Amino acid sequence: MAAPAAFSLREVLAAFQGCVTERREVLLGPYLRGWRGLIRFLHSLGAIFSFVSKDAVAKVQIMEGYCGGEQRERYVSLQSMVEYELASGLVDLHKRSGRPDSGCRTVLRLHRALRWLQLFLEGLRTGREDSRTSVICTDSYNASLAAYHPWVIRKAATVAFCALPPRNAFLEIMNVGTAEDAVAMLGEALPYICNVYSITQELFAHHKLLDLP
Ligand code: 1PW
Repeated sequence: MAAPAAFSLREVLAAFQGCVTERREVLLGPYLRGWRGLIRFLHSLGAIFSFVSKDAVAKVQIMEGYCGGEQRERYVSLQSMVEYELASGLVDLHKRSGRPDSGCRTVLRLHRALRWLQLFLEGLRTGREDSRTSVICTDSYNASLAAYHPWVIRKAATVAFCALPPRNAFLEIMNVGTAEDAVAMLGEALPYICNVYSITQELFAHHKLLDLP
Protein backbone atom coordinates (compact mmCIF):
# COMPACT_ATOMS: atom_id res chain seq x y z
CA MET A 1 0.00 0.00 0.00
CA ALA A 2 1.31 3.45 -0.85
CA ALA A 3 2.10 5.73 2.08
CA PRO A 4 -0.45 8.52 2.43
CA ALA A 5 0.81 11.72 0.85
CA ALA A 6 2.39 14.15 3.28
CA PHE A 7 -0.30 16.46 4.51
CA SER A 8 0.18 20.12 3.81
CA LEU A 9 -2.16 22.98 4.51
CA ARG A 10 -0.98 24.48 1.22
CA GLU A 11 -3.10 22.00 -0.76
CA VAL A 12 -6.12 22.62 1.43
CA LEU A 13 -5.95 26.30 0.81
CA ALA A 14 -5.41 25.65 -2.92
CA ALA A 15 -8.79 23.86 -3.02
CA PHE A 16 -10.46 27.08 -1.92
CA GLN A 17 -8.50 28.87 -4.62
CA GLY A 18 -9.90 26.48 -7.23
CA CYS A 19 -13.52 26.80 -6.21
CA VAL A 20 -14.37 30.19 -7.71
CA THR A 21 -15.13 30.30 -11.44
CA GLU A 22 -14.73 33.25 -13.82
CA ARG A 23 -18.44 33.94 -13.37
CA ARG A 24 -17.91 34.13 -9.60
CA GLU A 25 -19.67 30.88 -8.95
CA VAL A 26 -18.52 28.78 -5.99
CA LEU A 27 -18.05 25.13 -7.00
CA LEU A 28 -19.12 22.68 -4.34
CA GLY A 29 -16.64 19.92 -5.31
CA PRO A 30 -13.48 21.87 -4.45
CA TYR A 31 -15.26 23.64 -1.56
CA LEU A 32 -15.93 20.30 0.11
CA ARG A 33 -12.43 19.04 -0.74
CA GLY A 34 -11.09 22.09 1.05
CA TRP A 35 -13.21 21.21 4.07
CA ARG A 36 -12.09 17.57 4.02
CA GLY A 37 -8.51 18.78 4.15
CA LEU A 38 -9.23 21.19 7.00
CA ILE A 39 -10.84 18.36 8.94
CA ARG A 40 -7.74 16.21 8.41
CA PHE A 41 -5.73 19.11 9.71
CA LEU A 42 -7.95 19.41 12.79
CA HIS A 43 -7.42 15.69 13.45
CA SER A 44 -3.68 16.21 13.42
CA LEU A 45 -4.16 18.66 16.30
CA GLY A 46 -5.24 15.80 18.55
CA ALA A 47 -8.29 14.15 20.09
CA ILE A 48 -9.38 17.27 21.89
CA PHE A 49 -10.32 18.73 18.52
CA SER A 50 -12.45 15.80 17.48
CA PHE A 51 -15.59 17.39 18.89
CA VAL A 52 -14.88 20.45 16.74
CA SER A 53 -14.32 18.36 13.64
CA LYS A 54 -17.22 15.95 14.26
CA ASP A 55 -19.89 18.45 13.34
CA ALA A 56 -17.91 19.67 10.33
CA VAL A 57 -17.60 16.04 9.17
CA ALA A 58 -21.37 15.57 9.52
CA LYS A 59 -22.04 18.71 7.50
CA VAL A 60 -19.57 17.78 4.76
CA GLN A 61 -21.15 14.30 4.56
CA ILE A 62 -24.62 15.75 4.07
CA MET A 63 -23.29 17.90 1.23
CA GLU A 64 -21.36 15.03 -0.36
CA GLY A 65 -24.62 13.07 -0.31
CA TYR A 66 -26.34 15.81 -2.31
CA CYS A 67 -23.39 16.20 -4.67
CA GLY A 68 -23.41 12.49 -5.47
CA GLY A 69 -27.20 12.05 -5.38
CA GLU A 70 -29.99 12.02 -7.94
CA GLN A 71 -30.03 15.79 -8.24
CA ARG A 72 -26.26 16.07 -8.47
CA GLU A 73 -26.29 18.48 -11.40
CA ARG A 74 -28.18 20.97 -9.21
CA TYR A 75 -25.39 20.82 -6.65
CA VAL A 76 -22.49 21.78 -8.87
CA SER A 77 -22.24 25.28 -7.42
CA LEU A 78 -23.62 27.16 -4.44
CA GLN A 79 -25.55 29.34 -6.88
CA SER A 80 -27.27 26.39 -8.62
CA MET A 81 -27.99 24.79 -5.23
CA VAL A 82 -29.67 27.92 -3.82
CA GLU A 83 -31.73 28.36 -6.96
CA TYR A 84 -32.84 24.73 -7.03
CA GLU A 85 -33.61 24.32 -3.32
CA LEU A 86 -35.55 27.58 -3.10
CA ALA A 87 -37.54 26.92 -6.28
CA SER A 88 -38.41 23.42 -5.04
CA GLY A 89 -39.40 24.54 -1.55
CA LEU A 90 -36.73 22.39 0.08
CA VAL A 91 -35.49 25.03 2.53
CA ASP A 92 -37.02 25.50 5.97
CA LEU A 93 -36.99 29.30 6.25
CA HIS A 94 -38.42 29.93 9.73
CA LYS A 95 -38.49 26.72 11.71
CA ARG A 96 -37.03 23.27 11.25
CA SER A 97 -39.75 20.93 10.13
CA GLY A 98 -38.12 17.53 10.54
CA ARG A 99 -37.34 17.26 6.83
CA PRO A 100 -33.79 16.39 5.80
CA ASP A 101 -31.38 19.29 6.32
CA SER A 102 -31.25 21.45 3.21
CA GLY A 103 -27.98 22.11 1.44
CA CYS A 104 -28.55 25.82 2.13
CA ARG A 105 -28.72 25.53 5.94
CA THR A 106 -25.86 23.04 5.97
CA VAL A 107 -23.55 25.22 3.87
CA LEU A 108 -24.50 28.22 6.00
CA ARG A 109 -22.91 26.48 9.03
CA LEU A 110 -19.74 25.71 7.09
CA HIS A 111 -19.73 29.25 5.77
CA ARG A 112 -19.85 30.72 9.29
CA ALA A 113 -17.04 28.40 10.36
CA LEU A 114 -14.99 29.52 7.34
CA ARG A 115 -15.14 33.06 8.68
CA TRP A 116 -13.63 31.82 11.90
CA LEU A 117 -10.89 30.03 10.01
CA GLN A 118 -10.19 33.13 7.97
CA LEU A 119 -9.86 35.35 11.06
CA PHE A 120 -7.79 32.75 12.85
CA LEU A 121 -5.31 32.26 10.02
CA GLU A 122 -5.07 36.01 9.51
CA GLY A 123 -4.34 36.45 13.22
CA LEU A 124 -1.68 33.75 13.01
CA ARG A 125 -0.12 35.35 9.94
CA THR A 126 0.09 38.84 11.39
CA GLY A 127 0.74 37.80 15.00
CA ARG A 128 4.06 38.29 16.75
CA GLU A 129 6.33 35.32 17.12
CA ASP A 130 5.54 35.04 20.83
CA SER A 131 1.78 35.52 20.51
CA ARG A 132 -0.37 32.74 21.86
CA THR A 133 -2.24 30.61 19.35
CA SER A 134 -4.96 29.86 21.88
CA VAL A 135 -5.62 33.60 22.32
CA ILE A 136 -5.70 34.21 18.55
CA CYS A 137 -8.06 31.28 18.16
CA THR A 138 -10.35 32.36 21.01
CA ASP A 139 -10.48 35.96 19.78
CA SER A 140 -11.33 34.93 16.23
CA TYR A 141 -13.94 32.48 17.51
CA ASN A 142 -15.53 35.13 19.73
CA ALA A 143 -15.62 37.56 16.81
CA SER A 144 -17.41 35.09 14.54
CA LEU A 145 -18.82 31.63 15.18
CA ALA A 146 -19.39 32.02 18.93
CA ALA A 147 -22.43 34.23 18.29
CA TYR A 148 -24.24 31.19 16.85
CA HIS A 149 -23.31 28.72 19.57
CA PRO A 150 -25.00 28.02 22.90
CA TRP A 151 -22.99 28.46 26.09
CA VAL A 152 -21.99 24.84 26.48
CA ILE A 153 -20.40 24.65 23.02
CA ARG A 154 -18.64 27.99 23.53
CA LYS A 155 -17.24 26.67 26.78
CA ALA A 156 -16.05 23.36 25.30
CA ALA A 157 -14.51 25.16 22.32
CA THR A 158 -12.61 27.58 24.52
CA VAL A 159 -11.22 24.68 26.57
CA ALA A 160 -10.08 22.89 23.39
CA PHE A 161 -8.30 26.03 22.14
CA CYS A 162 -6.07 26.04 25.22
CA ALA A 163 -4.51 22.83 23.90
CA LEU A 164 -3.24 24.51 20.73
CA PRO A 165 0.54 24.49 20.34
CA PRO A 166 2.54 27.76 20.36
CA ARG A 167 2.50 29.86 17.19
CA ASN A 168 5.71 28.63 15.59
CA ALA A 169 5.00 24.97 16.36
CA PHE A 170 1.53 25.48 14.89
CA LEU A 171 2.96 27.02 11.74
CA GLU A 172 5.24 23.99 11.40
CA ILE A 173 2.35 21.50 11.77
CA MET A 174 0.95 23.11 8.63
CA ASN A 175 3.79 21.34 6.86
CA VAL A 176 4.55 24.15 4.46
CA GLY A 177 8.21 24.56 5.45
CA THR A 178 9.62 26.92 8.03
CA ALA A 179 7.40 29.25 10.07
CA GLU A 180 8.36 32.06 7.64
CA ASP A 181 7.36 29.90 4.65
CA ALA A 182 4.01 29.20 6.30
CA VAL A 183 3.41 32.89 6.93
CA ALA A 184 4.20 33.66 3.28
CA MET A 185 1.86 30.88 2.11
CA LEU A 186 -0.93 32.26 4.30
CA GLY A 187 -0.43 35.69 2.77
CA GLU A 188 -0.95 34.16 -0.67
CA ALA A 189 -3.82 31.84 0.22
CA LEU A 190 -5.96 33.96 2.52
CA PRO A 191 -7.29 36.32 -0.20
CA TYR A 192 -8.82 33.25 -1.89
CA ILE A 193 -10.61 32.15 1.28
CA CYS A 194 -11.79 35.75 1.75
CA ASN A 195 -13.12 35.73 -1.78
CA VAL A 196 -15.05 32.48 -1.30
CA TYR A 197 -16.41 33.84 1.95
CA SER A 198 -17.61 37.14 0.50
CA ILE A 199 -19.20 35.62 -2.60
CA THR A 200 -21.12 33.17 -0.40
CA GLN A 201 -22.10 35.90 2.03
CA GLU A 202 -23.43 38.05 -0.83
CA LEU A 203 -25.38 35.14 -2.31
CA PHE A 204 -26.98 34.17 1.00
CA ALA A 205 -27.73 37.81 1.89
CA HIS A 206 -29.33 38.38 -1.51
CA HIS A 207 -31.71 35.45 -0.95
CA LYS A 208 -32.22 36.29 2.74
CA LEU A 209 -30.74 32.98 3.83
CA LEU A 210 -28.35 34.19 6.53
CA ASP A 211 -30.58 33.14 9.45
CA LEU A 212 -31.74 29.71 8.32
CA PRO A 213 -32.79 27.56 11.31
C1 1PW B 1 -8.06 25.74 14.38
C2 1PW B 1 -9.18 26.46 13.69
C3 1PW B 1 -9.97 25.55 12.79
C4 1PW B 1 -11.31 26.05 12.31
C5 1PW B 1 -12.17 24.94 11.75
C6 1PW B 1 -13.63 25.17 11.82
C7 1PW B 1 -14.44 23.99 12.30
C8 1PW B 1 -15.82 24.46 12.72
C9 1PW B 1 -16.62 23.51 13.52
C10 1PW B 1 -17.19 24.11 14.81
C11 1PW B 1 -18.09 23.13 15.48
C12 1PW B 1 -18.39 23.36 16.94
C13 1PW B 1 -19.38 22.35 17.51
C14 1PW B 1 -20.65 22.18 16.71
C15 1PW B 1 -21.64 23.08 16.68
C16 1PW B 1 -22.93 22.93 15.88
O1 1PW B 1 -24.00 22.99 16.76
C17 1PW B 1 -23.00 24.10 14.89
N1 1PW B 1 -22.11 23.84 13.79
C18 1PW B 1 -21.20 24.76 13.36
C19 1PW B 1 -20.29 24.33 12.22
O2 1PW B 1 -21.10 25.86 13.81
C20 1PW B 1 -24.39 24.37 14.37
O3 1PW B 1 -24.88 23.28 13.63
P1 1PW B 1 -26.43 22.87 13.82
O4 1PW B 1 -26.57 22.44 15.27
O5 1PW B 1 -27.25 24.09 13.52
O6 1PW B 1 -26.66 21.75 12.85
